[in-house]
Amino acid sequence: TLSLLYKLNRIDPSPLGPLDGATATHNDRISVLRNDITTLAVDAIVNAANRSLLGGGGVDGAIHRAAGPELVAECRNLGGCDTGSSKITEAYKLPCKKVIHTVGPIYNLLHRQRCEAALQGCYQSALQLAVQNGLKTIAFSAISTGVYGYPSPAAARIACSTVKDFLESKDGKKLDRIIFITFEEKDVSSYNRILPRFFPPS
Ligand code: AR6
Repeated sequence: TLSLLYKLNRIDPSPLGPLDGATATHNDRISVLRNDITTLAVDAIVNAANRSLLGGGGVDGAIHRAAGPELVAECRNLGGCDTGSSKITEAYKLPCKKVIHTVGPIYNLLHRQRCEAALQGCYQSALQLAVQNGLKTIAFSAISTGVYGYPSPAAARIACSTVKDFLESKDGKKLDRIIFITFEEKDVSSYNRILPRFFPPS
């Protein structure tokens, strides 16, 4: 399984270090990886964008920098994107095949249910777009858990439950592997804690 991850990740996984203790292939369809999403040679990476789709900081900034200026040029024609929805583009200089841009909610404790529904919408709509485009290996950044302030354990639970439901649906059978990719130890440990509740380890 480690060799599969190396294959997915053709580029040297520095600067965060090679596949260390914080990295796990959970089972034959789910992985958690602590790395830079822009290095992954998967079918699609999922960007944590904003409603303008014109770039920003965090993972969005990293993806636009690595893809080159053609990405924002394509995004300009998309007319933005609603919170909880996704749009797909080419990947340009990135090693993946496509980029799926999703817009997570800005976390607000007073509107917890609305935030939860929107985050669910991000995962669902991204997976739906992947299937529609014949993409089988999808890497998700930890949507909304950075600048948008979503608490990491709650976000990981929604990510896992939504992905599980989707993988069990008719369309979900068309997907090979979902990778939850994060930068920060707090997100890795959230996923590692929550994953066994939703997916049996192999
Ligand atoms: N690879 C993988 N994960 C990353 C990378 C990377 N290269 N860079 C950051 N992360 P954030 P949000 C992690 O703030 O909360 C942007 O300005 C990061 O550690 O990027 O959805 C957009 O334009 C965190 O765990 O996204 C929006 O305006 C996770 O990615 C806004 O930020 C998401 O953090 C979206 O905020």
